[in-house]
Amino acid sequence: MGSGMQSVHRSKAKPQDVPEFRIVENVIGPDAVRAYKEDGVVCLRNAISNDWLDVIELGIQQALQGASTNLDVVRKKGDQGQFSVSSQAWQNVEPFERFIFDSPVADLAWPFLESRYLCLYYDFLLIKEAHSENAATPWHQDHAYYPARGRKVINSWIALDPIPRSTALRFYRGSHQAGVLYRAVNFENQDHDYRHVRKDRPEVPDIDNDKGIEILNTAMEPGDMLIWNSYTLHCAPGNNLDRRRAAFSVNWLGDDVTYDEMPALETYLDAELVSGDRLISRKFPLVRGSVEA
Ligand SMILES: O=C(O)CCC(=O)C(=O)O
Repeated sequence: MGSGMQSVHRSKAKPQDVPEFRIVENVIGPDAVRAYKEDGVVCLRNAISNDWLDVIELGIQQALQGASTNLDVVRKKGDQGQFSVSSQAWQNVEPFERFIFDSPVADLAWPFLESRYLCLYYDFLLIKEAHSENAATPWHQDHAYYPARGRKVINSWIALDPIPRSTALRFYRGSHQAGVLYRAVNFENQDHDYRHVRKDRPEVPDIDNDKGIEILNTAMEPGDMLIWNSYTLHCAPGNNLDRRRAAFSVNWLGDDVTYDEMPALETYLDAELVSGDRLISRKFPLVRGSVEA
C-alpha cells in the first residue's frame, strides 16, 4: 500500500451492532451461523485466549524484524504513525503457523463455511500505529481481489488491541447476499484504478451517501474475532488513537471454491493451479476435514 490520502468513512446512517456471540469452550452455535448467513458478519467475543494472543505478538515481532517476505510499511501523508501490512507470512513466521494450525481458530471458523473441509487461504497482519488517521481502508469486498470462484470464503479477523467504535470496521449489512462482485478498489489512491482492475465489474456504490443502507459495526477487545464473508462490503477509518490498533486475520476456503485465473497479487496466485481446479495446494493447504464426499 502507498501513501495516497484516503477519504474518512462516515456513512450517514447510524451504525447498528454487529451480531455478537460469546464463545465458551470453542463452540459455535446455530444462531451464530444463521446471523452470519443473514448479515454477512458476526463478532465472536472472547474467541482467542491471551496465551494465543501472545503467540501472535511473537509472530509480529519476527515479521517486523524481517521474517515476513511480504511486508509493507508506509506512513500516509500527514500521519505521525506508520501503517503496516503483511500477508502469507505463515510459511516463514513460525508463531503465525503455530497459531493457524494449533490454536482453536480453525475450529471456530469452519462451522461458518458449512463445508466438508476447511482450507487455509492466507494470513494477514494489519497494524495502524498511534495517529495514523489517514490510513483508512475504503469500502471494498475481499473477494474482488481473489482469483477464485465460490462463495465459501471467510475472513476471521482478530483484534489484538482494544478497538473503539471510532476506529472499528464497518459493514454493509447483508451485502454478500446478492452475489455481486464489485470492482477492486485501489487502496493507495482511490482516484486511480487498482493495478489489476476488472472493468467488466460494477464500481462499488456510494455507500456513505445512501441512507437506505444499514451499516454494522462494533467495539472490540483483544481476542474478539469477526467472521465475515468475502462478498461482504466493508471499510475502516484510520487510527485516531494514542496507541496501536492492530489485527491478525486468517482467511479460509470451503468446498465450493475453485481457482479462477486472473491478474492478482502474488498472495493469491499459485502456479500449481489452473482455472477450475479445487483451490487446495501446498500454498493453500487443507486444515480440517476431507476432500472426499
Ligand atoms: O482494519 C482495517 O483497517 C481494514 C481491514 C480490512 O478491510 C480487511 O482486512 O479486509
